[in-house]
Amino acid sequence: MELKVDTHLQQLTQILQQSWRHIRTERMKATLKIQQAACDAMRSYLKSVGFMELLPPIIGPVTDPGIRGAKQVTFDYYGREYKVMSSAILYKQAAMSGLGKIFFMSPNIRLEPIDSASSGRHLVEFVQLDLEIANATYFDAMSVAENLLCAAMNTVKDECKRELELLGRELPTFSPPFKKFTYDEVLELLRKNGMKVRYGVEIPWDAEYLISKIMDEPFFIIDYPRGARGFYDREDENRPGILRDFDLIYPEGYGEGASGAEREYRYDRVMARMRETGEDPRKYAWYLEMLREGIPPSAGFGIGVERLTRYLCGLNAVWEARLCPKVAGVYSP
Ligand code: ASN
Repeated sequence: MELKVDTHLQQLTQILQQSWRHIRTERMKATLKIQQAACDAMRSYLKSVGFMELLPPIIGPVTDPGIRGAKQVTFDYYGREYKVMSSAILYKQAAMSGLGKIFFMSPNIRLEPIDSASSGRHLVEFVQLDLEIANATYFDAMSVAENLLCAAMNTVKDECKRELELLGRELPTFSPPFKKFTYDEVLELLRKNGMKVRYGVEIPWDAEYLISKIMDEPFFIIDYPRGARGFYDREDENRPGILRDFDLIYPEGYGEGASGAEREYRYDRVMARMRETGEDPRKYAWYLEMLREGIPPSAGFGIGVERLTRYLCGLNAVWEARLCPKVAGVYSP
């Protein structure tokens, strides 16, 4: 974090040129063992409470536009334009409308800004456990998120003692429910700690780091203002301008681990929000047709697998939690 972006990029490029060798180190083997245990635990937990796992579509005519400053990847598909999924949100709603409670372990691609290379928290290619629940509120989704995190942590503590010891990581025990702070409360707390954040935008990385550093347990930030998120996060009927959404934040400075929301699923409202966020509705033809026919209300979230692994293992950077990681601006195997 303290390195200048250029120097950091050069050093990281040198390290990541050798990424295919990293898998032979004890550190990386322990990390991936822990990742596997966490993923197995999350899958079993979700299946035990009635979720069905589906294989994720990873290309299509449109993808999630709500990716906070990152760019989408576009490619030629037999003379037409296709996107690589930046998140499976649109397909999650389609799947939920047929199956009720679903999840994907979904690869996502986002061309993050170059300065994300030194954030320790961004990968261009990552995997998200992305779930959606029909007829649920964002409070229902948060309850699944905290249970999911606890299931992963408890399993790792039970099954990966040797690996945690090798990494020098001691994991505490948490029990739900986690604390919830509104976006407004977080801005206030940041101000008290000498950091000003403009109202109405996403909380910047350095401010999120600070708030995460202050806390000693995972917690939620809820109720972001409308300008900060994509068209699919639902606005509260009784509090115009406030979204029924959330981020799950890890403590100790690890920052955001998951984000989710209750969905706007009504055709007219989605059209209005698309106009507001500058999206071209013509590109979303299949999605809008689905909404016009009608889908159930829902809520869901995505939890980043490599960020979870970084937190569980106590790693400096998220790229340490992935085989042959792709970091913004770094050309590597
Ligand atoms: N997965 C997130 C959600 O369900 C969306 C995202 O990754 N941008 O809301």
